[in-house]
Amino acid sequence: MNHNFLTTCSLVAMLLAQTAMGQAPLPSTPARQVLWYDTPAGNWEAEALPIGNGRLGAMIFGAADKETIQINEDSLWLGDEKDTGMYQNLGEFEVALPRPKPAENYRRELDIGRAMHTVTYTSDGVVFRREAFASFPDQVMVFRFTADKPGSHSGSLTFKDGHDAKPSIVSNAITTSGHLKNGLQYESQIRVIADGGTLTATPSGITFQSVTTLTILVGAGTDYLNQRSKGWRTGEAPHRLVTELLDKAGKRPYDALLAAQLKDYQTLFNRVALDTGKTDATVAALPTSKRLAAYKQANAKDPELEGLLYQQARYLMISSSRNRLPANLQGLWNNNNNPPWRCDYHTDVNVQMNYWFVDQANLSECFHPLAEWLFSVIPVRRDDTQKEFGSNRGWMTRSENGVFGGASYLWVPGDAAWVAQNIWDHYAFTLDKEYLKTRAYPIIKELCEFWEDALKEGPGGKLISPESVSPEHGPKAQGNSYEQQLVYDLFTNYIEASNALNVDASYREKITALRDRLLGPQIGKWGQLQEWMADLDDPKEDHRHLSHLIAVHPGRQISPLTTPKLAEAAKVSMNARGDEANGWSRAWKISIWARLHDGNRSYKILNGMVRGQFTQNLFDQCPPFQIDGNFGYAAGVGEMLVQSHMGCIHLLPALPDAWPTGSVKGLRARGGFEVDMAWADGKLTSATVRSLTGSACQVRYGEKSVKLAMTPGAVIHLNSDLAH
Ligand code: FUC
Repeated sequence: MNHNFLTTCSLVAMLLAQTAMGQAPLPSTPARQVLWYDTPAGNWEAEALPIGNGRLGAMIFGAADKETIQINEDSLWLGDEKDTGMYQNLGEFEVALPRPKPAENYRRELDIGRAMHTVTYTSDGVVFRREAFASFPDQVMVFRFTADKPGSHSGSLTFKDGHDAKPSIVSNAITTSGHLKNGLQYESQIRVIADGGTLTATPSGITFQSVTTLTILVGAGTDYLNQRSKGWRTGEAPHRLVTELLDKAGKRPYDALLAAQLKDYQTLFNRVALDTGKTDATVAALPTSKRLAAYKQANAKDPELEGLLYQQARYLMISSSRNRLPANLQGLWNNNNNPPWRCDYHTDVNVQMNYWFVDQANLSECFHPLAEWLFSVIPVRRDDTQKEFGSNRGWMTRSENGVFGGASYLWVPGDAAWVAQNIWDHYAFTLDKEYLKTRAYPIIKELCEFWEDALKEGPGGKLISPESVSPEHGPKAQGNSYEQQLVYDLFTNYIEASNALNVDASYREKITALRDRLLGPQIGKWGQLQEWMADLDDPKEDHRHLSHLIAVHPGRQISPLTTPKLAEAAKVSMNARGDEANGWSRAWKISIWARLHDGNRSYKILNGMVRGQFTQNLFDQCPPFQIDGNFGYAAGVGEMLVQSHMGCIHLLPALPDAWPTGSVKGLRARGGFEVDMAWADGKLTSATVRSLTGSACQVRYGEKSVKLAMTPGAVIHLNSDLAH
């Protein structure tokens, strides 16, 4: 499967055909879910707002007299097979709109129910409105400037390329092509469509005079291809495809572009509705920046903001991970050519965390970019591992990863098994056998072979991992819990995968025997879950990485349901690490406490995270901005509501007192199920389980549990006693 630009075009054709057949857009979401502000954005990181279609992205500032829009294309990467490289800024354009009078009634808004950014204001009695969205079906970004008085737009448009390539300007288009120092070719095109008035090319941009409606279409591309065998290049400059897409979009009326986008977006977004309780109307009416400030007051309550942050993560995922590269450390938004941590794919927690929530949040389509990226870089990782360690089978990676297979910083042998856990989990949710056969199974099996060779006999004949780090903490040692737990997880997933495909029975037996010999989790001298094979843990250590808790989350080796003593030890370790940390670490703590069935503790950390880690545009601050915290937050909320990693669908395993009454619709559970629930006074009132594949399931709530026989498409309603 090659998810490149060409696939995008056939997808565009398909979606255009659907729209032409007259399928009406889905109704918009019932309760409007918006981030809004009464001032323009002052800075990129904390205030500008993101739009994206998974490949193209923009950050919008929204000043009345000068709109600034920074743009990205997700494959604009430096680097090669030897050099990790880093993700680059594509450029920035400005639309200057000088006004005789200052703007009044200013409002800037991101409607995540419609994936639409708007700016509205009044100036000199004229009402101005801007709309912006990134279309997945049409593969362009659309910016439209309207006013209630004809001819109200006069000003200029300029573009600054992120690598100082010189734009070529005609009266209605700015085209900029260039190449990075690794030879990657790129191009951006800005097309201007004026209704009324005039457009004129100048040496620095385009001026427009007395235009009634100004529509700006932005397209971009590179010649990146996710295939090593083709030298990571499509073999064609991006000009033709970018031009074709813009030509096509330019011929379609704005309303048709918008309708196609809404239909596509809402097909994904509307699958899940979450109600974590009602916020006081005066608080709910505040601009998001002030609402976030109000949240920091003692005893403040804003459950709608907590729910909004969950849906915001879904918005960001749909906007940054569709049929191209996976969401990187900043999703796909980056204005810096030397970004923090390369704006890369970190594999010692970050990229895994990005994808923990995706399938449960009913966004399985957004998962594929992770599998495709991994599949594309494995051949390079395999060669590097052989060169560095002389290993014959399998591969390892280092914590920093790019899009051409190059990797840097520490070699962390467990990282590969950790990404493979995401790879397995997507199958566990979807039961997609084709994916299991062509992607998940080969990846998981090869890593089993690697570990078969790498494991050594340790004390008492137990199998232990070779000397390595526990990310990014403590001494190098053998048998670190990080690797022991991930190898256990990998082997368990392999056993289930080979069973599901009914293949490799003898290798399955071998892996089962190896798994039985692995050194398991150990309880240390202060009752803690040990991070290392030796009992070295310091009860005063509050390091952000929680590598020895992987068995609790996202793994399934430790659970209060099956291993209560180890679960207690995990609590001791978690208490020692404390409830505060940086962004992604706090997010992970929400999930771990939820897996330990302590919803109030999860909520305490969630509350601290909302107070401390989000800037007014609701970007998580590690700091700096790192989107893993946004996505990890959503994983945490999901784990509080439904868990399905222990062979049953566990309803409300960690519901906090702070959300006494609420409901959720459309969460996915492993085994191919969709779950709705309502609760009141902290107790389940009803649940609905829909089966997508017909496999049987066990549903659990508190101490009650019920077995449900299912057929594909079956819908079973349960009451608070799980009776149906
Ligand atoms: C890991 C973390 C850091 C940071 C980086 C991108 O290395 O330990 O805190 O999040 O990823």
